[in-house]
Amino acid sequence: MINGYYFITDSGLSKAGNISDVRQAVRAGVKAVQYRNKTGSTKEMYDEALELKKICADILFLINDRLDIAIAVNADGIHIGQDDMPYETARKMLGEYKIIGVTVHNIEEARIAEKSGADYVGVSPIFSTSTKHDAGKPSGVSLVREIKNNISIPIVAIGGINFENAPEVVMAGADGLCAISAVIAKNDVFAEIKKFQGLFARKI
Ligand code: TZP
Ligand code: MG
Repeated sequence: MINGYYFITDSGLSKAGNISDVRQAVRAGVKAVQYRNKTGSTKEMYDEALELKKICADILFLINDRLDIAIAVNADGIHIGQDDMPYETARKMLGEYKIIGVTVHNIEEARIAEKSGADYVGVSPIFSTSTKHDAGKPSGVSLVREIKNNISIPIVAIGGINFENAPEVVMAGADGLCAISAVIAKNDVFAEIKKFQGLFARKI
């Protein structure tokens, strides 16, 4: 289920807002949506997550960082970074059937994530990005290839990906990818996602 274009919300970059963006993403056939909100209050996040979960009834609906919100809205899982809640604690709180994705920046973190039981890894950042200020140093696609060759859970690439550089990310072995600004800041989110999905046509 974690493959192809992986959608992450960003209300700061969005033209039409999260609700509209997620509707377009679902219409475009994405298999997973991650609700990421770094600025809203807990109440705002809870209300919006409930709304988005309804739109994502037939696909995976994941929450970035916020275990409390994920549990409160009964999301399908969460995505955590290296500085978020430790994987083991998150797993205990969510139970064995929820999805947990972990951001990794190198092969060691990827191996640890897989060994711990993560359902997929997010490899970040592949290229330089201004969407996440603390994303760290770009790895290039060689890290995608290295991780792909060493672990067997799905890999989602993120960070500075656009339609021009996405083919090399897919060729390096990414099972999925997310391009936030390259999709959300455009007028037609549906059409942009469709373009990226075409790159996976032979893989899905
Ligand atoms: N996590 C790692 S990089 C990133 C996130 C959320 C931002 C990616 O945004 P963009 O616009 O696709 O570079
Ligand atoms: Mg995080």
